[in-house]
Amino acid sequence: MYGLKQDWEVEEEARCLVLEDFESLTPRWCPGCGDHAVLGSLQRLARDLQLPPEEMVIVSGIGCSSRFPHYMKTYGFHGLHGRPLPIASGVLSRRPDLNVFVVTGDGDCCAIGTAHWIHAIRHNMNLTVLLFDNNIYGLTKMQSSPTTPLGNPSNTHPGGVPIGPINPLEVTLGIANASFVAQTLDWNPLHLYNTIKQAHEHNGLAFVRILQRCPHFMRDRWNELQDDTSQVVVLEHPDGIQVEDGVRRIFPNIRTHDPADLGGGRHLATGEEGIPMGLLYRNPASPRYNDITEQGLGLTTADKLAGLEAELDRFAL
Ligand SMILES: Cc1ncc(C[n+]2csc(CCOP(=O)(O)OP(=O)(O)O)c2C)c(N)n1
Ligand code: SF4
Ligand SMILES: [Mg+2]
Repeated sequence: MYGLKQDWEVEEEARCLVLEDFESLTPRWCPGCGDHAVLGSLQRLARDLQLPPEEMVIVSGIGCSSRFPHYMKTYGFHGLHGRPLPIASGVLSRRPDLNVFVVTGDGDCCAIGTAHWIHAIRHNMNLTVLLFDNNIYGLTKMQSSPTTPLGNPSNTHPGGVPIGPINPLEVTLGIANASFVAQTLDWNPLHLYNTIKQAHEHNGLAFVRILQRCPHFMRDRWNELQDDTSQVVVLEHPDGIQVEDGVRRIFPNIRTHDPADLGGGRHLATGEEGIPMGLLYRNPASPRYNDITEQGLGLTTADKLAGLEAELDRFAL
């Protein structure tokens, strides 16, 4: 220590992250766009859980919602249309220590990204996937998406969409090895926050469909649900999404659903009982592909070369 006193050493102060530590550019989304609410929820969650920004990555595709990484002061990857899931899987396979969130739109995930969606659910890597479902292509100005309701006019179908939509919950629950499937609404901040929180805490791929307002191109889309809140069925269970008093006061239709019950979750996903809000299915025992890709990450170059040599030696004469 060159004779210097120990008390010259500077002690690092304990870190206390505040909201500003997660805020970046001013969002360019339209006023009233549901994307603002999700951004606020994730920033608050990161602050509340004190997630270090340098250990957080937001990966998105292309779309209005996919501008999300620009607005978080964390690492981010504004990727290619339909490809956030393979990008995020790649990030996680090398850096399983990071908190990786995926932001994807209904066009991004359910149209051009469908194949990646299916295989990502099956691979069940430890990702939090937020599907911003506004039922339309927002960024490219009102083309039909696979979730646009039957008969809804759009720029690709001015006379109304001629074929009924796919239901992202039913599709996801139909894929082998699904491990966490939930639905929430951008206009109920309590439920939105609690859903993203539990999705983040889940070890495996947590798929959250967020019914998202797009006042610019789908002005009246969710009005009915907002005016008559009994159309929503809130799912409650000790293993499900927390239902706080603020949610109870707004939604009169609350029912118990055990998220371990896949058949029950699939039935609720159809919407026959009302629009489900909560955790439809959770299986913490589903195998995770990242448990395999993580193997050997700590090996040195010498270890890897020795391993390769040993493999090649097996074929030596
Ligand atoms: C390969 C490719 N095809 C098409 C596009 C054009 N494009 C950009 S965003 C988009 C749709 C976005 O809709 P969605 O994913 O629902 O996001 P939103 O804007 O509604 O949030 C399309 C078709 C593109 N950028 N790249
Ligand atoms: S077009 Fe729709 S989805 Fe895009 S920013 Fe505006 S309100 Fe949001
Ligand atoms: Mg969309």
